[in-house]
Amino acid sequence: MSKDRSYKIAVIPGDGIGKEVMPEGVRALEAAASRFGFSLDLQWHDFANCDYYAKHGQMMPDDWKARIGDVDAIFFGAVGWPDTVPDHISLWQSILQFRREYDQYVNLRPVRLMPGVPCPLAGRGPGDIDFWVVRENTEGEYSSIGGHMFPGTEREIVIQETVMTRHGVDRVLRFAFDLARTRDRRHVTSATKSNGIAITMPFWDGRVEAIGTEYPDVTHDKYHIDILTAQFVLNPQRFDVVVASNLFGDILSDLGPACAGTIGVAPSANINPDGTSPSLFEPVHGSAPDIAGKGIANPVGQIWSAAMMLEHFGEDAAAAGIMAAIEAVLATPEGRTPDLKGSADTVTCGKAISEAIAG
Ligand code: GGG
Repeated sequence: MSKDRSYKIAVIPGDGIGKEVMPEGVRALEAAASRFGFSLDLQWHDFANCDYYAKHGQMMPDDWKARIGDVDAIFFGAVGWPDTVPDHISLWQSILQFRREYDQYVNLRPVRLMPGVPCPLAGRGPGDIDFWVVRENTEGEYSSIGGHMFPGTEREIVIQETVMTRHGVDRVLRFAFDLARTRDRRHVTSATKSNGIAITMPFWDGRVEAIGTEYPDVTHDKYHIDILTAQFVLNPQRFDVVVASNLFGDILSDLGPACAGTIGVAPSANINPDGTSPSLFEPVHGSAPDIAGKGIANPVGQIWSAAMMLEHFGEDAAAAGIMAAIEAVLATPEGRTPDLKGSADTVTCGKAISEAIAG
């Protein structure tokens, strides 16, 4: 918690439904500030979106870091509008820049079935799905090392390297084991595909064994990613903290929330655990062009991300207040958006949560 409990936050809505859910995230933050007695300095930025690209030929200004300046955190919506900018360009010139430049090497994504939320897995109740996905966030399969030769010819070749460093793997594994220590079960599951990807993945497995010896009070196991996805659906109660590479963590953290009702509620924290740069908080979902502009996007992923940001600041009571409000509103179909078989639109759901926060 900062000494004066005043937080400077860069707000970047991005594209598509990011522009619709961000106002609800901010509404919830403001309700929490007024109820729990802290203050906010919100600085909105109209870059890292595809409209900016259309005007300037790039997603962000060259001096984006200076424009964001010295902030306590970044609150981000979603990025991507493939009709105008190819996804790999919009992603690499925005959110992936933030993760790398700010060394946000942990992407922390909770998976939790909320009371009252319809669960697509038969016979599951809230206590059955409650785990964390810890995704490595700065290297791995998300690499720009590679090449493209002889494009458009019969001899065409594309190569892209996966990058794993001992430093990068060890630090995210330690984060996962430390997180497990805060939980009752104290268990880490690691996801790889070591039988097929025979250099990087066995390396990751070896580091799990090495780092595991530093944590004799935490148990761990290792799964191949293919059977792990099946176990998410068949036995979600088996998991406590799941740690994976950049790509595998991304996939698992979409599948997990889908098993718990909808990806629309899933939040994430891109954390720089060393505190040398700001961390970034965003919903797991993307810009969802198929539903953008319809006013039906689920704002809970954005609002839950606000709660994670407040917890990061040490505002634990405010974070708990937001979570209680989310649970209360999701308990009835009138509070829920259509992805959760509810009748509320984005603003109705968001306002109901903010009113519940205000008490
Ligand atoms: N709010 C997250 C977002 O906009 N995601 C777009 C996306 O495709 N992200 C890929 C990733 O997180 O690596």
